[in-house]
Amino acid sequence: MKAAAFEDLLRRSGKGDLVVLEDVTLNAEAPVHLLRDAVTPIDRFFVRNNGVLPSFTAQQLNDWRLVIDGEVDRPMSLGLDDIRSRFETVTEEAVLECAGNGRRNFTPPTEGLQWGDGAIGCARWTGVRLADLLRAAGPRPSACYTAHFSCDRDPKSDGPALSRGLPLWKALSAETLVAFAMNGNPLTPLHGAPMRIVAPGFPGSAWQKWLERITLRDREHDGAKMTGYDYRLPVRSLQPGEKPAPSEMKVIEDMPVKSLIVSPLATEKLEVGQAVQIHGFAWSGHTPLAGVDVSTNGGRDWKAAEMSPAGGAFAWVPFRLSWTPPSAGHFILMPRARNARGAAQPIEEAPWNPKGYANNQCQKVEVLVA
Ligand SMILES: Nc1nc2c(c(=O)[nH]1)N[C@H]1C(S)=C(S)[C@@H](COP(=O)(O)O)O[C@H]1N2
Ligand SMILES: [Mo]
Repeated sequence: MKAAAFEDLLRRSGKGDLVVLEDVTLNAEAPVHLLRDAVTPIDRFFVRNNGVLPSFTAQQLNDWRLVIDGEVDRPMSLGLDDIRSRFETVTEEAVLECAGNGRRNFTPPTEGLQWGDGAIGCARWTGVRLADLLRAAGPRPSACYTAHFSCDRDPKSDGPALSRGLPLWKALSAETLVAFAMNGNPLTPLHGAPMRIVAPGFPGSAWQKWLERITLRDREHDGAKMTGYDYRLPVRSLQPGEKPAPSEMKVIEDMPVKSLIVSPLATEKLEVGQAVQIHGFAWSGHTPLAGVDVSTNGGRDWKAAEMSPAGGAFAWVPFRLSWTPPSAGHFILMPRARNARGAAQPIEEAPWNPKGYANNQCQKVEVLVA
């Protein structure tokens, strides 16, 4: 499909405000000014597809089975109704961020979709705990990793587009879900209907959409986009442009501390002496946030922003700072989040890596004060 066809599809799905990226599959991000809500509306939620968008008839959705097999004592095949009736339903807010979000900011540039800052959102997910499903199937002592399967196809090879998994500790964590609803509505086709993995703190790639099968394995899963340089980071720091050995790459299991100013942005007109609220969100994988500092002069001075309560341990945290521009001219606004383990966002370049993942360099918003 061409960009125009993708734009048309997005418009028909209520997502006409997203920006389509140049690719053979449908990938679209939110312009940052649309990410102003604590819970991102579905209309404004980015879409990432490694493969050709699958489509299902109403009958197929109705007859959907989730198979659980592999290193388990009791393999199972469950319909959506079985899942809903046999297991406790839980709802949680959690950030979903593509590992490639912010890739555009790497120098030298890396291969991969050139995402800006909008391949992220925070939604309210409803489903059942993956742990409850797995316990019902009885993991064997040999089980140490899950493998997730869906039917979407790679446009080149026609093989599976993506088959990722989770280490068993994460699969059994209370926040990891098989979700069937997003923001109180049944999952939409673009977000993985009828069910998907929700793995808060892990990169979006671990949030398998259109989930059909979970196989417990006795080793790290090696499905499509699990091996080599895909969704992996080097275990040592690299010179920009350096290519490490594949053995030096490790699966991304935690997203870095990061923040985003959503208002004001470069397009807004500010006036001398008129207070503006600098507002945004911060998040940090599995680690609680410690705070956000904001600079209004390109990183020379920093002030602590006021934090609001978040919608849960894996939701993003709103921050706010009132600022009165002291004079006319250009100002560079920057947010910098810190987490409870002492990690803070890099003010300049984030650690360079071959596929441009996990870019958490501080955002720079250049505003003009008149
Ligand atoms: N089956 C399947 N699941 C998938 C993908 C995919 O290509 N196929 N992409 C993953 C990636 S890389 C991301 S970032 C998230 C994006 O979720 P969204 O499209 O609902 O925003 O889905 C993940 N789940
Ligand atoms: Mo992603």
